[in-house]
Amino acid sequence: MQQHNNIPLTDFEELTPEIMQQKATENYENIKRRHSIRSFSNKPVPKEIIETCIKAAATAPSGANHQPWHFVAIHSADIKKQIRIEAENLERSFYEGRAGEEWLDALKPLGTDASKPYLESAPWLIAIFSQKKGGIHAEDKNQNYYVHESVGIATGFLIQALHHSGLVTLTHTPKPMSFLTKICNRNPDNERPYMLLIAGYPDKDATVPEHALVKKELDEIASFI
Ligand code: IYR
Repeated sequence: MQQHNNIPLTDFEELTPEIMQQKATENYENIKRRHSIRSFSNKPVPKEIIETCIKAAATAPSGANHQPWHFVAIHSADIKKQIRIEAENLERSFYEGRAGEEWLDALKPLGTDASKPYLESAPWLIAIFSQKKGGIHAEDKNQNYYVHESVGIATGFLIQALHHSGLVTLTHTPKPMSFLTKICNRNPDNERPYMLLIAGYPDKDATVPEHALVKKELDEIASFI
């Protein structure tokens, strides 16, 4: 049995209510400027920025602090090309009918299709994998808990970190994503591809679908009781 050992909290910064409100508003105004972008320029982004964003993502809370995630940051043109070929093949069958009418109708306002040139033009693709087994040390092989929740929170942190650093992103989930396991050379017995994030600079003529800007009002999404 492991012992628990707590240390005093020393890095909490207490703010006045006024500053808190100011910070909450600043954060809201900043995150409102995050948009899913589908047109990326090939302008390079230094690896160190991606590394720092992944370190921020990895501070996310996770079940038993097992950190059940692995991030594969892809810069290689050859690997990006392989991913584009596989993803576009899957997306073609999806858009040609596999998705079903209702799903395709829901996507119409976004104007998406099977063509994914950004999988090659963007400087970075980040393939996020979840791990069934692990532990607080990388070599552990214990049961992981709340894996989906944990990896979802870390992915949210990563999207926020990339946006905060001045990059744009797209979450991409071609179905099924198992081809990523192979291309990224990950162990299929323990890891599942969770999401592919595209990160970089927007193309000069990048657009945002009007549909994506419609956000529900606070009283529609929250109750205070
Ligand atoms: N994966 C496809 C389809 C797609 C699905 C949803 I749900 C979206 O919000 C957007 C796209 C694609 O990337 O085109």
